[in-house]
Amino acid sequence: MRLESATLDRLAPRIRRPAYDRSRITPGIVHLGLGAFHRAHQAVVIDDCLAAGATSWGIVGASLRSPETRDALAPQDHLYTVAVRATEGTGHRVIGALLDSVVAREKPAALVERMADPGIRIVSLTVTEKGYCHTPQTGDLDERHADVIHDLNNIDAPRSAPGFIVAALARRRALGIQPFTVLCCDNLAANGHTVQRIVTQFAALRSKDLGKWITDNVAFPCTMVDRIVPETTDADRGTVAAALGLRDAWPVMTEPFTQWVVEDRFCAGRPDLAAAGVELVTDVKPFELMKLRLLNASHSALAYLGYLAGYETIADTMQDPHFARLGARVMEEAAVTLTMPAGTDLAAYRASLLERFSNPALHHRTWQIAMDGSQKLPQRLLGAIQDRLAMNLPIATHALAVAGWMRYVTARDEQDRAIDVRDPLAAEIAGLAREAGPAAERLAPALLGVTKVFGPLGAEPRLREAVTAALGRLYKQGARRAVETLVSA
Ligand code: CS2
Repeated sequence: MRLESATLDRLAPRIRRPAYDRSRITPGIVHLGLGAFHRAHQAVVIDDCLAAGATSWGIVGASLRSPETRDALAPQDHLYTVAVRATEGTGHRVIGALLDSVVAREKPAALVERMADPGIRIVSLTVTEKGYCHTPQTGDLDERHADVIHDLNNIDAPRSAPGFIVAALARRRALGIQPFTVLCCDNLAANGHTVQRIVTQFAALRSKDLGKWITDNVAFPCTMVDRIVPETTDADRGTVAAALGLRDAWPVMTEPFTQWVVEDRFCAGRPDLAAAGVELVTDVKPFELMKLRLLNASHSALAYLGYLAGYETIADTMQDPHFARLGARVMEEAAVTLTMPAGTDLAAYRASLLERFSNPALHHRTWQIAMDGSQKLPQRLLGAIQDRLAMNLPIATHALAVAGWMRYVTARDEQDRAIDVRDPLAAEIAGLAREAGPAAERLAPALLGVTKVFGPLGAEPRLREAVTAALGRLYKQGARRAVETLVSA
């Protein structure tokens, strides 16, 4: 029997379920990017808001391309399970906040229509770094991106997230409906400001007036979002069904930890997020940098080097004491580049990250985190490198992480087996790697010359030297030994 409204009362009694009448909830949020992360993070907070009595903040989720999520969730009335995996055991909760879902590719005009509905007051996003059609290095809209070109010519049937936002805002403006808040929940640097720039640049290409109206009227709060959410596997579906006593085609697996820091700047209202555990602040920047440079940076370092060393998950990688020290070292070296508000305990934060990474119940694949590195490196590793160079501090640890990425994107592992590299720049990078061959002194400068990723920093001699040396060690010693050498020095 499947999880759906009609079977909710058959759930095993200990499973938490929506404590409110779902039929009375109306949508207030359209969420773009209906992936596992959204469903395990923001949707849980909104579920708490609904349980606390809010009735007009339900979520309509949109997948930009794939119909998978809609096909799985529609037959179960968009109910799904969040399985929280701790070392001690797993807790399950059924979430009711998602009311409906749409597949943007199938009916783009209908999605624009929905986003223009006056009841929608927030459009939130988790479309991953590459979903913003921007150049990660500069934070500007990539005007030559195929989806941007398409959307500028077909604004009533867009494809990209910025295209949908611009189309819906233009429509609201034409109809005299107040704009919604655009709430970016992706790991971009200064995510609200960056998305504001991308959206206004896009709008201005359509009409100068629209760009100005957006600048004057639309709020783009910055946010820091944090919860580790590995991809759900068939085995996970099996254990969830056993716990529920019902089949759920689309559960999400996550960890106990969750954090959401939001700049309190909304232009059309918001639910009582603070009561649901969200930290509302006036400046998110320090928290965002802390998370990107400590959590995400060490995650990426462990993912590239761990993958090359043959480790399947982050928890496996952390079992190797040299890699655990590498993770700690990335954090330690990034920490000196941060300026945190008084009272922030960075040492405790770092310790908690190491513990979260080591959670053996969480099967977070190194391969999954290794994806889209060209979009992730700038905000995770390069900013800290730049700051450390300005402070005249050594960068060997971060350089090894960058070299790990370079070795990984050559698409051959240490046993010369193919690596399934997923990255929007994969083809360009593979071409450069082929030309350079497996030689650090050619490959490192070739990839550092990819300005979309490295910008002017790629020409910095101290970075060139450190990355070339680290890549040389990766070729000579392999990842396992190279990490050991680094952390033992
Ligand atoms: C990870 C993040 O896949 C990745 O690149 O580093 O998704 C990470 O798990 C989250 O940001 C944690 O909040």
